[in-house]
Amino acid sequence: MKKILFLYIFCSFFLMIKAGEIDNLWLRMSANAKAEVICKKQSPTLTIAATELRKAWRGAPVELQVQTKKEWKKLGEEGFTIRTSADGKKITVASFGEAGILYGVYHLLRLQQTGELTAQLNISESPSYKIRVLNHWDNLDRTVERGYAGRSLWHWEQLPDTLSPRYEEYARANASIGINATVLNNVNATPQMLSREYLQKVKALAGVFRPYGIKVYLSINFSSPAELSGLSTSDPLDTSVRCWWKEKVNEIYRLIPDFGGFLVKANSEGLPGPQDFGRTHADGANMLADALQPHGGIVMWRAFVYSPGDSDRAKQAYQEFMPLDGKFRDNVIIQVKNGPIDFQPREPFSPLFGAMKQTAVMPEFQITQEYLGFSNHLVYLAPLWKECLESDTYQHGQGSTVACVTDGSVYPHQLTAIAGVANIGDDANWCGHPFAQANWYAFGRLSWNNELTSAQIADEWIKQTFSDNESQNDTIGATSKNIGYEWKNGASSSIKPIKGSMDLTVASWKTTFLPQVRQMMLQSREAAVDYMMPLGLHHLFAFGHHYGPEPWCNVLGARADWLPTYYHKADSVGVGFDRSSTGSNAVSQYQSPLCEMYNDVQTCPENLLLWFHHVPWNHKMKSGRTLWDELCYTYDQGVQQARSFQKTWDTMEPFVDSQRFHEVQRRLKIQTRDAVWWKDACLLYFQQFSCHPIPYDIERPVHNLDSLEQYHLKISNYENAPM
Ligand code: GCW
Repeated sequence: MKKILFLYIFCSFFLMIKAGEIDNLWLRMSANAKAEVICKKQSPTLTIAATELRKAWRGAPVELQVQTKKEWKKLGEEGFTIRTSADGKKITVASFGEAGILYGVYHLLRLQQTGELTAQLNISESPSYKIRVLNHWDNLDRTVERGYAGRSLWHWEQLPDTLSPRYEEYARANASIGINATVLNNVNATPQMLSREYLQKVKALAGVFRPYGIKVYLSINFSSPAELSGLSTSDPLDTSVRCWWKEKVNEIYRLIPDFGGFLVKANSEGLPGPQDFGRTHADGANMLADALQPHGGIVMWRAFVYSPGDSDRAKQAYQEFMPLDGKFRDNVIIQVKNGPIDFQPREPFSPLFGAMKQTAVMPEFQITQEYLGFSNHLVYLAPLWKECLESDTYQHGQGSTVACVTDGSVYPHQLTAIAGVANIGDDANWCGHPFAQANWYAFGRLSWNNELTSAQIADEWIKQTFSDNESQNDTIGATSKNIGYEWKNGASSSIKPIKGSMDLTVASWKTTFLPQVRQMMLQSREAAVDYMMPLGLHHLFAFGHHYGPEPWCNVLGARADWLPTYYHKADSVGVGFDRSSTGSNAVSQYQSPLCEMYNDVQTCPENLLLWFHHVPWNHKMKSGRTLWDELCYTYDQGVQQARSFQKTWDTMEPFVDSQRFHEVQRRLKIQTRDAVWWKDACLLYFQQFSCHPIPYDIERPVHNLDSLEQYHLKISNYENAPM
């Protein structure tokens, strides 16, 4: 008996540690609320919704109502209403679909967690985009391309028999922010993904995700018919190839009846595609679309194409895809990266947005920080995505923003979608950097509602992530768990400070922690642009891994358009890529008045100046400074901001649990060190061309150009860069 007891205690201790190891993201609500929930219908999805409420809801009884009447169709199967009865004694969450009920429940819980509940709820929501999809660049060997949070979540070697508990946690986290789709594998896809063996594994994952309203999609390799089944060709117009895809798709739907469809990277960066057979992207996409159409599946066809020819890389996607506008089937959507090059810290929006009018187009954002300091740098990405979504394309008159031309409000396409390249791995905290979780969160929330502001989303995330509110009245605040002191209800309650004279009350959490952390987040993207590549500079990254600066980089035999010199074109006259009408004329791909605005050095926004122009070092900027001086001051400003983030965070220590505090603190040190590295590398390198001094009132370089040029960071060692 004693032995059993010992074993029990030992096991529960072990389990406790185990369970505690996996970060519960923004879902830190308490689990013992015992709320009253009424739900007449039963289903796996409704059970999840009811269970979430029972555990965490602290208000009036809630009724979950799946509506069947036609008028409810307008909100869609995912839209919902939340209403408090006139007497305040009941709350009803209603939707035409079960997924809508689930989203309504998470919405209600979010209001509770963030302290936004009102006495009379009268809410009606439906998503901005129909498909809100994560793209995992996960390989079958569990490596993750551009992944900085450990290995892939998908244990292919254990599937389909063993299901990791994290699959469900992943689904829950996604559902709680409105994500309803996942592409499981890398766009650089291996044909093996479509083998019978792997489809069984996919089926198992789809089974876990289904009750959470999440559909599974796959990236496919265009040569699969030849590679997987030995066909003599993968030509999309060949009858045997078309049959092969039809049969493959039928096989998938027999296993996974609600399979979402395919994501395709074709004729891009060496991958096969229809052009290998003299066919067009439309031929390729339509062949797949025809196979998927009877099952309701779709094709997300990527426009990320460029080749090392003469044409400016920034122009190529538009050149290839515009002639095909209107030639795609209705169940094809073109997936376009936010900018015309490749997820740089700042790019103008891709000119394909709004220009392709007869074809559905979806934005692709990168949540993983390939070009933004991996999981070392705190960079909150909502401002970057909002900048793109709010850009006016002028393609349908003024106000036709990227958001409007992709979410169905300007063009009447039935199919709308938005994709985010996931930053998720098997690290205990999911995303590497604790603040990188905010980017997963922000992507989900923006895909649900593209009108939310970056600040609103940051607020929501901070409140849910850095508190585990037990109390209904004080739903915001540092709690006993966070700071290690007894928590008392009431905004005036005071908690004995851990250090110094810090006033640790709910009020001080609201007036100190929340606004300061929010501000740090909101400034972080611009800070990264400033210390990495301000004023429209782009692609100054180290070759291959893209961590750290190498504006000098020249790899023998490498494609010119993979080298920084292709992009910055620094010389004794000035710096920047001339994309004006006297240069590559990429400006012509933008609708008037943008075209004229970008074309003129005087009217081009200064934060994109060197994207569109080769500008003399002595060019007078709006500040009155020369371009060279402006560059120096801006790099320095980025460094100073990184330093200020450290200062801010250090004062937050009393408000945060020690593990997360130290993790963030450690990474902010790296970020500041990297910012200095970036500034020194870029300024010392460009100084060789400008021949001007670095203004004397800014921080002096601490590195020598020679040693920086000698230094080659090993990707496995990126946490210890630069030296
Ligand atoms: O940004 C580049 C990345 C590649 C990636 C490619 C793409 C998946 O460096 O790693 O490949 O974009 O988006 O296809």
